[in-house]
Amino acid sequence: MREQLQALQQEALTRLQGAGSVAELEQIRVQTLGKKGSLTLLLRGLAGVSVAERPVLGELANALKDAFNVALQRRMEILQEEDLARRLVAEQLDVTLPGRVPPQGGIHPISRALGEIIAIFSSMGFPPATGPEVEDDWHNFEALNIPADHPAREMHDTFYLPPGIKGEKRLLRTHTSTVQIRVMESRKPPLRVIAPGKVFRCDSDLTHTPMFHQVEGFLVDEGVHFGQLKGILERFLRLFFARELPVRFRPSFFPFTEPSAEADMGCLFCDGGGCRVCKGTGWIEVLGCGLIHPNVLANVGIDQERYSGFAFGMGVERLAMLKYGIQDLRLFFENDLRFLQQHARL
Ligand code: 2NM
Repeated sequence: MREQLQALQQEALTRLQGAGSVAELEQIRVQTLGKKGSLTLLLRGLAGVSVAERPVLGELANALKDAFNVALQRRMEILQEEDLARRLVAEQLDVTLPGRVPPQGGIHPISRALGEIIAIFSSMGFPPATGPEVEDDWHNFEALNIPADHPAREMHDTFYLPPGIKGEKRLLRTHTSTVQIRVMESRKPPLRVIAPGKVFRCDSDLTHTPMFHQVEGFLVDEGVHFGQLKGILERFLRLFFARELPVRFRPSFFPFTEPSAEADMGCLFCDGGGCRVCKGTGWIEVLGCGLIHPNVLANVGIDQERYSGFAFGMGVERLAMLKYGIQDLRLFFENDLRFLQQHARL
């Protein structure tokens, strides 16, 4: 009995070493330890062994069983490792290879418009500056001469966030003038930048989206006057729309500029005769501007005896709709492939 057990064990271990696959291993396991396996049958034979011999043989049988299982496990691991190594070579994939299909994507029309606006202002000496989208009350309102009771602060316009760790009020910036404040606070005049980026207002209908893009710009230097502002903006509009355009300035109001104005350009679609886009007026409103309010300069510690400044702001969606002939604001945010492919440029 003892010899039989050991012979069986030897044979099973030899077969394990020769197994070339996980499936073959499983076959050997069934043939050895399965219901009708050789070791199982032999163990059943223990019942006929004398009572004196039974504990010793039983112990040996269990030891052999354990040894078989350990060997089986070890062989299994080796085979799995070999299998993995083989697959890693066979299924090698070079992710740096170019795709088989020409790229489907392109630059979104908003990104394209932003890029063109930034290029034009950079060429006129206004480099882009950026700042955080999550802002505090000071940079979004207080420093910009927007008092606590100003209508622009109403809950329906501003997205308020839970207070910060120091209990400070936090919100999503409603304009990129926040960046201008940060630039004025941290650098010394003469200053000249634009602030392109996302802004957020709690407003959503046919002509408003809760997130949209703005470019605001400003200049602070000695002897700044409104004529310089008009010149810069006229030049910008003619370069952006790539044609000669009449531009007019109408008096307006913003808390952060005095005097303030809005700029209209001649309608691109009817050349002054009147159409749906300009509502028959021949003019399209495109931006706001003005000379920086003395309170704003005081808030950021700029000496008003020596310096003055101008500032302007425009909506990128609106400019892109006019330039690319896009009729519906919502198209920018739906990501309909037909729209994206029609307007994409690589
Ligand atoms: C506008 C219209 C008029 C503006 C003002 C400033 C700052 F920070 F310098 F005071 N930045 N942008 C401004 C002025 C923005 O957007 C319609």
